[in-house]
Amino acid sequence: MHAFTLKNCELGVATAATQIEGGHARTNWHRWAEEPGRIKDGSSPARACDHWNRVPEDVALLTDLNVQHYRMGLEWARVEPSPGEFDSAAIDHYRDELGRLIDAGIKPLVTLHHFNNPTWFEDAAGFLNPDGTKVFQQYTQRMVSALGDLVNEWITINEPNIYATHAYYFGVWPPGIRSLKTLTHVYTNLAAAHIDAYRLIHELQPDARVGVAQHLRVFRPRIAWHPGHWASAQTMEWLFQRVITKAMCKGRFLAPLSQPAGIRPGIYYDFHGINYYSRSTVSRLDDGVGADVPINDLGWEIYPQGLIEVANWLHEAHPGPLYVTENGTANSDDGFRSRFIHEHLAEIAASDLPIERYYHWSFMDNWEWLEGESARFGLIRVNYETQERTMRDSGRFFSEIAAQRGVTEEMYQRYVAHQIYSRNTPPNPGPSRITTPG
Ligand code: IFM
Repeated sequence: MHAFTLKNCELGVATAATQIEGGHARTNWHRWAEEPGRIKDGSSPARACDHWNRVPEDVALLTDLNVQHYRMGLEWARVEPSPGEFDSAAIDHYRDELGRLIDAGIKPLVTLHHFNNPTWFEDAAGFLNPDGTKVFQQYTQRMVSALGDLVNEWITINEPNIYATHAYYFGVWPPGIRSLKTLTHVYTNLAAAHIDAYRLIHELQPDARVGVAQHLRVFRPRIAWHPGHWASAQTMEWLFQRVITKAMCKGRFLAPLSQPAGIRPGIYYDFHGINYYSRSTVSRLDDGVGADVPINDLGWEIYPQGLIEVANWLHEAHPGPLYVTENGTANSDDGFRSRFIHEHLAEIAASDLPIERYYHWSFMDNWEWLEGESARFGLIRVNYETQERTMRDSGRFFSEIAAQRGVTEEMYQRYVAHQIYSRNTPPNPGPSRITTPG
């Protein structure tokens, strides 16, 4: 299907504070990036896109993209630079940004936690500390009170599974801990933090819509008929996404988590945020890429049907409105991004699921955690040296889609028909770890 209409799904783009703002906020990531060898290209979030100083210019670019929605994050370390002390200038800065978005007709969706801890919180053991949830509540309370007249859609926590596994099991993200036991504690505390924040936000703002942005994947056995591979795929799906979504959506903590005191089963979501990028091919408790499949610059499989596969199981398990809060691809020469966008949106157009929003990741190139400035996810290209922004072809494609809520045959021919993906060359290179990024 080349041409399609998006009947019920509105379009937006997404970013996260640490990845675009620049400056010397005292976060876990700024500190981690200072340690030699941690970040692939030695870059740091202190440069990023200098968005903090370029809000008017960037809002104008959002207008050029014709988007109705913008998902943005708050830098907790900026608004609460030391425990309990809030910086009114930083809060006013976000108020100004939100006001500009609203004036431009763009509805904000705000993320409270996107892998970014103030160093004082991290040094007090962050979400590993059971009291960390209370500290997160104070921050949430302050933000919702300060911004609630401008925002009523909130994401409490972004990708709890990616954050917890990378920071506390693989040890490649700050604070660099490698322990399965610790991982289960952090998972439990993150879910509890979300549930407490969900309740608190609704007390403060009865009309709020609150959810989590879950990183979801398709797990398939490397050899379909192999019982070991099949069991591995099931186990990975359980550990990586089913347990955490159940805990956060319903307050039910199944093994290997344990039910925290004070958390009762209930309904703790108004929508589901789905961050979908790729499919994993597994033969053990690992993550790999199938042979001869389309891949992006980071080697992740491009598997558009997977977006609907994950949306389907999530909606079956926990019915509710669905927002695709992230979907996009690393593609530095923009040679296949329009095809990627077309194929994923075509899946949404053909689906009966209540997918109300699609936020492309990302609005512009940004600081991609361990990959630094090397992975390019943006509809807008950023020259980090000069901070010049240039709309990519895929950005023009996306803006046309957003303007008419669909794709015509003529647009397909102009933007997509000539684009091809690279493929993962056989023989299969074997398992790699679950990564965002690699
Ligand atoms: O850049 C990240 C984002 O911070 C979380 N989701 C995946 C993106 C691409 O790796």
